[in-house]
Amino acid sequence: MIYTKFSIEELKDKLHNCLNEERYIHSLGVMEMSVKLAKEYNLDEEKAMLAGLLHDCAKCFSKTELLKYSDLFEDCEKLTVKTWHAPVGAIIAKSDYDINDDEILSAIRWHTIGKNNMSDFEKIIFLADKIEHRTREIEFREKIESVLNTSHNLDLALLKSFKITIKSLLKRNLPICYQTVDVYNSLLEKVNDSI
Ligand code: DGI
Ligand code: FE
Ligand code: FE
Repeated sequence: MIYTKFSIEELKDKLHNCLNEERYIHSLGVMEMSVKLAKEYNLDEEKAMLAGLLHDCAKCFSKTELLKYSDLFEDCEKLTVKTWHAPVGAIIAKSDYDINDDEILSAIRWHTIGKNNMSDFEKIIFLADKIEHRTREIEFREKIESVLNTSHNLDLALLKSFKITIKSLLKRNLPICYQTVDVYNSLLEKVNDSI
């Protein structure tokens, strides 16, 4: 493949060894949904397949292992362990899976807290993670999918997705990265401007 020296089967085998079964199935689901969205939004399908498959490649690392990369964390990420696999995943995708494309690596890097001015490619990977059909609960994914289907607007779907995540973090008394809040506010402004 152009973007790595490994074949897709080799990548899947390597990933399967690093994740528990449920997380591996989720990764296959994100891969499928990323390709589907890439087709619909005229983006690179091979890159989408790789980013989708590998986005959670560091998800099952121990806290100690993840902390070795803490220099890469945004300040706001430091509070919340659940976000650490994203910056670490981008590094591991490069070093262990030989991914040589910056857009794939960036989509992995920002797939959890999001960032302002995401590219369409980063947006579809972010969304595919939240709406894949293999493990995501139907009541949440359908809310985002219906926005996508009716509007065909990635920003509106992202806004819905952040709304659901922020609500869920509030409900569980978990901290919210201020970058997530900032991205939410920017999307809201952008969407209101375009109405
Ligand atoms: O890794 P996944 O479970 O597939 O999904 P993810 O990477 O989007 O999110 C992992 C978890 O991180 C999810 O339960 C939400 C949580 N999280 C914790 N703090 C934040 C956060 N997500 C966002 N967007 N912002 C936060 O501040
Ligand atoms: Fe993740
Ligand atoms: Fe995921």
